[in-house]
Amino acid sequence: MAVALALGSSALGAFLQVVFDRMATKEFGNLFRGRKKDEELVLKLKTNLRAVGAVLDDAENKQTSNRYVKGWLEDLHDTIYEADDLLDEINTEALRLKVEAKCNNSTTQVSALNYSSSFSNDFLGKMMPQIEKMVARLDWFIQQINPMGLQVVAPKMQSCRTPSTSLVDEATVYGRDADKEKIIKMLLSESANGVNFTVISVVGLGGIGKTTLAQLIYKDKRVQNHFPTKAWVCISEDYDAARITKELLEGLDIPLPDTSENLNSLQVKLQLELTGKKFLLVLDDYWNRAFNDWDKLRVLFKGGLQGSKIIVTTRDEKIALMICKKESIYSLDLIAEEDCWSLFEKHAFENKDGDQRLELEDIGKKIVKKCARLPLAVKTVAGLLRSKTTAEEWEDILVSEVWTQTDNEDDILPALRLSYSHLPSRLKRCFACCAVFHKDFEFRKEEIIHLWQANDLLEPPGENRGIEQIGEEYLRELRLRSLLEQSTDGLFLMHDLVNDLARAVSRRYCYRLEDTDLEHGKIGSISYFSYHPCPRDTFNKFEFLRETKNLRTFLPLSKGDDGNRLSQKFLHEMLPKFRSLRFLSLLSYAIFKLPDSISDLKHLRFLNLSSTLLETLPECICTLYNLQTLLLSDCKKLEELPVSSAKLINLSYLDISGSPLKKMPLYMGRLRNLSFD
Ligand SMILES: *[C@@H]1O[C@H](CO)[C@@H](O)[C@H](O)[C@H]1NC(C)=O
Ligand SMILES: *[C@@H]1O[C@H](CO)[C@@H](O)[C@H](O)[C@H]1NC(C)=O
Ligand SMILES: *[C@@H]1O[C@H](CO)[C@@H](O)[C@H](O)[C@H]1NC(C)=O
Ligand SMILES: *[C@@H]1O[C@H](CO)[C@@H](O)[C@H](O)[C@H]1NC(C)=O
Ligand SMILES: *[C@@H]1O[C@H](CO)[C@@H](O)[C@H](O)[C@H]1NC(C)=O
Ligand SMILES: *[C@@H]1O[C@H](CO)[C@@H](O)[C@H](O)[C@H]1NC(C)=O
Ligand SMILES: CC(=O)N[C@H]1CO[C@H](CO)[C@@H](O)[C@@H]1O
Repeated sequence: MAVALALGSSALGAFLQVVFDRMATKEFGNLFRGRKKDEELVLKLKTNLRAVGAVLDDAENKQTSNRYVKGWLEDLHDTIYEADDLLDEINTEALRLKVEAKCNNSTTQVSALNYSSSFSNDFLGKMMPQIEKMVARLDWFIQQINPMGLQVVAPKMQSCRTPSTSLVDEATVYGRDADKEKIIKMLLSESANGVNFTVISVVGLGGIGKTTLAQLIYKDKRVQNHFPTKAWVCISEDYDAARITKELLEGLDIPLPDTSENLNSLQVKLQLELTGKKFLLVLDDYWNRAFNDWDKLRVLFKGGLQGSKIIVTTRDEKIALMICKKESIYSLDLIAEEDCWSLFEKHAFENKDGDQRLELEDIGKKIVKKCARLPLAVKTVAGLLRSKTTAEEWEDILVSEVWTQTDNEDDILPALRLSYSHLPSRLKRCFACCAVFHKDFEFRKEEIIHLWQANDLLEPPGENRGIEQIGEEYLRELRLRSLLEQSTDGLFLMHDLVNDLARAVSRRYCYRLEDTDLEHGKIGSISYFSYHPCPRDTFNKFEFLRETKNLRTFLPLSKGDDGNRLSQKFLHEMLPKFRSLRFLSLLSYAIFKLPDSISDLKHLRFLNLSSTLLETLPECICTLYNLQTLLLSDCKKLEELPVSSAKLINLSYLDISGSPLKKMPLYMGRLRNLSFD
């Protein structure tokens, strides 16, 4: 399979390939024809990029133990992003000339070359000094290679996995039967002393399988029958009473009150709905130690019918003691050695025949020992070994120093770290980018594939595979390695600890606003930015983003609540300054009009304006020649598209479902490969 073949290990290496691809197009070459001096400079740029590219793998390996190398790599990362912007800008100008040539004279096919010879001296006059600076900066990086002892290492060949027919059934759980029965017994028992509801807390390490166990119990037939009223909510690290209440109401299929922003009215509603009912609520992953918050929350449940139960899963024993009686605490233990082995076998040995198995079993047993009976670790390392077929490769994993690294500042499980470091280089970037999603966030396939595509993380589509298929293969690879999970309704999500890993590897360039750990001096490097939209998102909320230089993704994460408002000042004054943006989503904001300056975002590939209140789009949006995806679904006021929409020659996906468009602009049919929804 193509993904597995794309070897090379550093994440930045995959990006460098993207940069080379930009210089490899015909249009790019044509621009410089007959400009000897400029051509030489471009050649020098390529040579320099190759020189740093050759030592990237070595640098990535050494960065954990050498902070100078780490700094070098980080600065280089930013520099390559800037180089990419420069080259993309040149390509965009070539694209502009091509489109305009076509549009200014629609009857004849005017050769793009004719226009490139008239390619404005002004434009190149502006770009070439920047390329020159870039070359000089790269010279500086090259000078450091020898002093830091960086070397060219030959890529290690990995065996290529034969495509498997099906994914492992992730639902099978090992070694939890006894635990399950005990907890179900606690649930089904009537409370002795006449209290209305009982809290049972399941306590255990991260990765031990608390949520999995709770799900097993929640889905059990006996439990289903016993509790007609049930809801599940993920609490996670940032405790938000309004969100929890809302999600409980949604889980109980109760329509939200009209004043759904008002915490008090939400809570009154919930409390009323639960009164006199026998309910089961699961509060998954509780972190909040504040007694006050718990006290306020539990009031909502007090009207329940006797025998109602609340399961709270948490890593923190102190929390368990705070919220329930000692006898209602269930401490989840590690799973037994045999169960570890069964779990491992199931995930690692699929597609391996008898002989292979025999050869690998002994090493496998030793590897399982290193996982310290933690199911998540076993599953992840098994997922990694699934694609490795030789004893040498298995030995490599067994003796890896990652198992014993103690200076692991992020506290990431060794098995997870290993799994990441063995990902092919493109997948590393795709995985790291998932850090934009907060814990427990469930995303749709399309959302992640668009995000990857807009950021050039996927390989270019080929003859027989479109971008969507490529995206699906990547998703599958990540699932096989247990780095992503798929829920029963087809949404994707990450285990908490895997989310921590994604955050750790993308720490410098991926930032979620709700995280508190923004390191000083880091802002300049942020490329991916996500946050929760609020009813009033003011200018101040985003002001710190002024300092970013490479912001490529701007992503509000919302579950489709509309009525959120974005500051006009932000929209008009700040947004157009994020010149590097590739992915922009303004979903569900009550926006009536986009500023013309949106057309300054020349690099934009993806624009989601769904569920906004736009009546028209500015005409100049048609000069976003790189735009591939434009989502305009459920724009209830949008009646027409800009006249020259046909200029958007890279547009391949347009979603206008649920928008009352009256007619399509002329020449839309010329857009090759445009698909609609
Ligand atoms: C196409 O026409 C527009 C105005 O009609 C002009 O501004 C632009 O420079 C022309 N483009 C080319 C490539 O001639
Ligand atoms: C377009 O090309 C045709 C044929 O070459 C020419 O007759 C016409 O004048 C051109 N139109 C414009 C607007 O340049
Ligand atoms: C430029 O355009 C003219 C027609 O306007 C054509 O005859 C000529 O071959 C073109 N030049 C190139 C290099 O394509
Ligand atoms: C239990 O719920 C009933 C209503 O269902 C309520 O009247 C009673 O006060 C509750 N008991 C406690 C201890 O809160
Ligand atoms: C675009 O916005 C809509 C409306 O909020 C949302 O449902 C959808 O998931 C978004 N699409 C992508 C691909 O992000
Ligand atoms: C259009 O799609 C087909 C197959 O889906 C592909 O072969 C072709 O290269 C695409 N063309 C463009 C311009 O993207
Ligand atoms: C970003 C992107 O897909 N750009 C493409 C736009 O279309 C031109 C030609 O049609 C391609 O060469 C670019 O790669």
